Amino acid sequence: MKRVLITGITGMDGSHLADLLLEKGYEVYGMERRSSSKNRTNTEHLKDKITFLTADLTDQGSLLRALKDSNPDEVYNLASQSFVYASWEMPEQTGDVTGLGVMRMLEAIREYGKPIKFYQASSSEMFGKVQETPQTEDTPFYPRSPYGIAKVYGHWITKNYRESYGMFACSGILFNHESERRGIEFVTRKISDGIAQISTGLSNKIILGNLDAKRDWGYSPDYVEAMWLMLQQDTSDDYVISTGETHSIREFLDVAFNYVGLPNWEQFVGQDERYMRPAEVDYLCGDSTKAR
Ligand code: NAP
Ligand code: F7E
Repeated sequence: MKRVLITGITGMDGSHLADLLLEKGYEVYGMERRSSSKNRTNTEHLKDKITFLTADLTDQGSLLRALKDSNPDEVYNLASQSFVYASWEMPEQTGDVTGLGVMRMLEAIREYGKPIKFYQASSSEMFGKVQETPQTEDTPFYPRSPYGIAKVYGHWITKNYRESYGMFACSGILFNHESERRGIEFVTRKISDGIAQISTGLSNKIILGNLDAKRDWGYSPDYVEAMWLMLQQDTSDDYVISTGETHSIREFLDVAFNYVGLPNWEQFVGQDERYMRPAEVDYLCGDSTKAR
């Protein structure tokens, strides 16, 4: 039976990946950080099926212990400070967790000494102010946030450990993907939650930022399968995962409000400066030919 360690188990992708790997017969270890009240909304259904380990991407010793306790064949590094907006409020913490945290995990694997396969959660935010369309594995990066910049470090350090030490290390350059387990502050869940409140009379407005940004949105359970497939190849490499379609926040609002029979979404949606970003990623559209 294969063993796996998933960092970021309490997040959206971590919990979907645990579901997939349990189905495939893996023994699953999920790494969560210490907090005063445990955040197990996404993992409640996993509590008797996986082993939780406490460790933090900012604490090298804890990562080595997590490896010793799980003795994995594969590590999926999904933990990060993943909210782009918050990365301007906490650029140092974002750099520490989302950037340096990747290096700490790679170092822990190197020190542990077993030939573990490693997956890094890279992001389309690395393309930022896009240099070509659609974006492929060869498109130059131009990140537009402390988050995107930290992800570029994580991406390159993964490549560097592959080339320096011959590690089986892959980066998936994943475009936006969503599910019912998505954190509530991300725009898709903010909108769907807002609509649920409006439909049930609990609220009458959703306040958003830039409605003109365009994203290539996919579905998280499909994307975690792509992560797994990357680690099942003969050699390690980097892959774009995307749908190849792009849609604006306005189009998303249109579809979402129409779904509950409210065609005039403009009357329920306001905009406020406080949700605008200091530098925006206006347009993303990925070319996933290589992965397909
Ligand atoms: P998410 O729901 O925000 O999950 C992030 C996870 O990281 C949570 O479990 C969080 O734990 C954990 N974490 C945060 N700081 C940590 C630390 N210092 N040590 C250990 N764990 C820590 O993110 P997601 O949407 O599932 O995304 C998974 C990964 O893919 C992330 O690396 C994200 O940046 C990247 N990514 C996401 C997308 C997307 O569209 N979803 C696209 C490309 C790349 P708590 O529950 O304790 O906060
Ligand atoms: O914003 C606009 C906002 O926060 C999408 C993360 O998973 O995907 C995600 O990053 C767009 C942006 O996701 C609001 O300005 C308008 O243009 O849902 P989001 P994101 O920033 O694209 C990438 C690939 C990752 O790697 C990240 O980890 O929507 N927008 N009004 C808003 N966004 C939010 N959150 N809230 C608003 O009120």
